[in-house]
Amino acid sequence: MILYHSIAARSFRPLWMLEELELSYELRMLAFPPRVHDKSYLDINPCGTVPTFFDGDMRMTESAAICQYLAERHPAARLNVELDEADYGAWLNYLYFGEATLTFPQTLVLRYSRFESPERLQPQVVEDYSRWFLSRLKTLTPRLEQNEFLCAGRFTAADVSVGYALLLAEQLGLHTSFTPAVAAYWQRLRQRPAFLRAQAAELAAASAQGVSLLPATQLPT
Ligand SMILES: N[C@@H](CCC(=O)N[C@@H](CS)C(=O)NCC(=O)O)C(=O)O
Repeated sequence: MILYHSIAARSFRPLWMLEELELSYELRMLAFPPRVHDKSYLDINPCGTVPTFFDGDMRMTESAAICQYLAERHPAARLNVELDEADYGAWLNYLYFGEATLTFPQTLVLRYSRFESPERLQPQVVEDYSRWFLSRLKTLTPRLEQNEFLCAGRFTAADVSVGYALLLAEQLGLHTSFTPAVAAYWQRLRQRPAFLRAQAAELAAASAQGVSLLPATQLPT
């Protein structure tokens, strides 16, 4: 398996999954954003985004879908929820909530607070979408006040999907507004050995491949 990744980008989701599952993989690091720094990457993924994931000839480019693929391909680790488990629907929902509902507003915050040229920065967009992200995130609070993880009474790929949004929130400085239940959940996730191994793996690979160690949120614009 091969994963194309930039430090702390959405491709961290499949990287974290690979570490949770203790699979062997090759990590190919890209300077961010890849479409600017490595035009040849467009032949691998015409969108120019990370992740791109290969399992043999099979190629995927959606981080939540790759998490589902890996979890279902390796059911012994129980990072998936089976069709006949009561939380199957909840699992799929949180898996996609992490990307489609949480990461989407964060992308606007990142773009209009850091990536655009000074005259195109949009403080109002940043404020509005920060608030939008936090109010969507707050909907997890009742569940996390009662449960250690999002569904099925165990850690699953859905926690990886939502956990990445919490990592990005911290990098954007939004974590100071987490509710106590979400903050405690985030601490549980970030202390997992596989999460720490994934962070060590991206730094080691970036260093070995001559790619900046800074996450996209801290790159000079
Ligand atoms: N929905 C896709 C989004 C992929 C995506 O937009 N990745 C960002 C990194 S977080 C990227 O590569 N951005 C660079 C660009 O848009 O040029 C996923 O979840 O994987």
